[in-house]
Amino acid sequence: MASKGQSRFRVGISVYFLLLVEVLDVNDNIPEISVTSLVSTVKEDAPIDAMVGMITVADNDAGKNGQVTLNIQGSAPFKVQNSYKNYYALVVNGPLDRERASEYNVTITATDEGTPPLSSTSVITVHISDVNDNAPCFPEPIINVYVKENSQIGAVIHTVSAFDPDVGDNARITYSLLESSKSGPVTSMININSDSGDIHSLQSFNYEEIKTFEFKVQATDSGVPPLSSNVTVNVFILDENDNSPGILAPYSEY
Ligand SMILES: [Ca+2]
Ligand SMILES: [Ca+2]
Ligand SMILES: [Ca+2]
Ligand SMILES: [Ca+2]
Repeated sequence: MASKGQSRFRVGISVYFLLLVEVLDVNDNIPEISVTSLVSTVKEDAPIDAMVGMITVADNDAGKNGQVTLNIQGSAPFKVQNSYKNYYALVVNGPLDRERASEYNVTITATDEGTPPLSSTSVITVHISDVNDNAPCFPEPIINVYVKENSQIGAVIHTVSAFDPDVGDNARITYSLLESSKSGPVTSMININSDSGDIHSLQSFNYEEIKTFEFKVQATDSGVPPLSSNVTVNVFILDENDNSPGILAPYSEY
């Protein structure tokens, strides 16, 4: 009886184990780069610090393992600026010239401060748009043109050609005549095709009347505002034996 009663009233003892598990962070997250906005093109005359795009970085690790720095690889006229927390701005950091480089592939690297550090890269393509920053250019400052006298009216005596390294309207050239103070009005003698640069004679030149004349051709692009340059054209009329001698030369008197 007694033993039965003892077991009936036995007091259960519970033992509680408090298990404290401290989870230590390991650097198992690579920093992630996201380009949140990017301008479609950057003008080649964009000033320093002009905004190109916005970038965010994310690293889910704690402490140094999640602390990220952003860098641009190699030499590019851009830099990243930390604007707020993990937000960065990609901005212009040097002179641009579409005629030299119309596109950049900017490689951005995000590196955390873990041991060893983890990093990721992202390539951002930046397109540079044209500005009318080049005047049309003639290959030489002076052009000498030789025209036989009695040549056909309307004949092309020369074709001028200027080059403009810009693109589109900024490189679209029209040609016009500029009077030279030396030779007076030349528009009665020649004209120019504004698109092709063909210079046509408007008269049949007579060496006995005119031996040489000079004018300028101006090349103007179609940019806003337009840019222009000019070239001096010297025309030399070449003598042809078109006059029967009125008086016999002395040496032919034999
Ligand atoms: Ca990390
Ligand atoms: Ca340029
Ligand atoms: Ca240009
Ligand atoms: Ca131009």
